[in-house]
Amino acid sequence: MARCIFHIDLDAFFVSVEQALDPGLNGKPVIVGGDPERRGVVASASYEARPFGIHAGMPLSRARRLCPQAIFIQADFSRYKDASARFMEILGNFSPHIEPLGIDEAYLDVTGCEEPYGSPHQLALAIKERIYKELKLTASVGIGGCKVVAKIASDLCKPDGLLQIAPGEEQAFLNPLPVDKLPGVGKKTEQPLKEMGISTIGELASLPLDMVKRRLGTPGTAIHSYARGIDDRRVEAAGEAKSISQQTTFARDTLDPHFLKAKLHQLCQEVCQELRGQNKRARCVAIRLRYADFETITRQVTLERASNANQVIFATALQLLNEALAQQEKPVRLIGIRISSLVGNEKQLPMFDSGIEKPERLDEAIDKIRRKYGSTAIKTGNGISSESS
Ligand code: TTP
Ligand code: MG
Repeated sequence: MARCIFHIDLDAFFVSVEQALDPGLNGKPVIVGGDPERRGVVASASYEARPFGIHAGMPLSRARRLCPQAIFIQADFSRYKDASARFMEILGNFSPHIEPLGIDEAYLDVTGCEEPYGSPHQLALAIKERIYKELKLTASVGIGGCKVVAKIASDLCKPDGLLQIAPGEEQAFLNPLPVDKLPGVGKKTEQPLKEMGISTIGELASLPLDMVKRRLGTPGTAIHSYARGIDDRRVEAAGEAKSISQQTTFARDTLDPHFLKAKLHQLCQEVCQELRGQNKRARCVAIRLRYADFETITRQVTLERASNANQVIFATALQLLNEALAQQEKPVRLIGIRISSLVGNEKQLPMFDSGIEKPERLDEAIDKIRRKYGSTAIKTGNGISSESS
């Protein structure tokens, strides 16, 4: 049976929450992020601020130069969390098949749910109306037969939009769009595609799969399917974290490898503890560095076998850090770690596993003691002198 998938994303979310609380901000260039006199980046910009070139991730100081008349508001996450929970609750009233993606977006599988409303279009209007009535927020809804089409559609109809791609129209819809609209196509993938002379989704879709796989590696298979409007991923219920991450921005930029190492160790401990708390292991370890000039890099590796041991995750992350530091000698302002490809914590057969299970068992014992006596009860070697400067 053909599926009907919605992708729903709130417009200028943080800003809109602030506008709902203070209607005097409506229709004005508003930026949520923090105090422009201090360090920090734009989290959300109203649509009135966007023509000035302002976008998420931009340093606030630059945003202020581009649009001096903008109103800057410091982020208040408790407000956004609350609005997000209410938004997800509203969506859950329309279909039980909901997959929250981030704080302000979700997939909804509404196959068969449209009947009382007459059509998917009418159902989407009802959802938008309800969100507006209850939260004073506008949402954009993309409708398609699969996730990738729905997501791209909602992105294209922002703000306060509704775009339905009818069955059979997917390829014609996708063909003229730039290839970076596809999930999975990032900076790394864009370059080989460019070298192949590919700039639109249609051009990518027309290439033989073999060629795409040769150039893009394993992710090439999924990307090639997406380009053809084929995406079998199901809308999966919420609840399970797909990744765990932690990052920290330093008060002063640093080049000190010992300080970075200590910070990384501390972050690793935090994410591993969370991971073990979820009774999971991770296969992918990534680090993120933002330099003083705001260039941000990510380095990632896949472990041979999933782990949740501090020692294993830290050793991997440290290797990535050392490689990155050897490549670039620039002061660092932020370091982060992200572990993903999470799998259940099934016990392995001890005879294959003795060397690996040991550190994990030790970590579990330490977690237990920390839960009982507090986080300072035990400190391991690498954490010493890891306080923020
Ligand atoms: P987005 O949905 O990407 O952005 P948005 O809702 O502000 O605007 P749009 O209309 O284009 O959807 O992200 C949702 C919220 O997540 C955003 O309001 C603030 C937060 N966020 C950050 O804090 N930093 C970021 O870099 C991004 C992209 C978002
Ligand atoms: Mg949004």
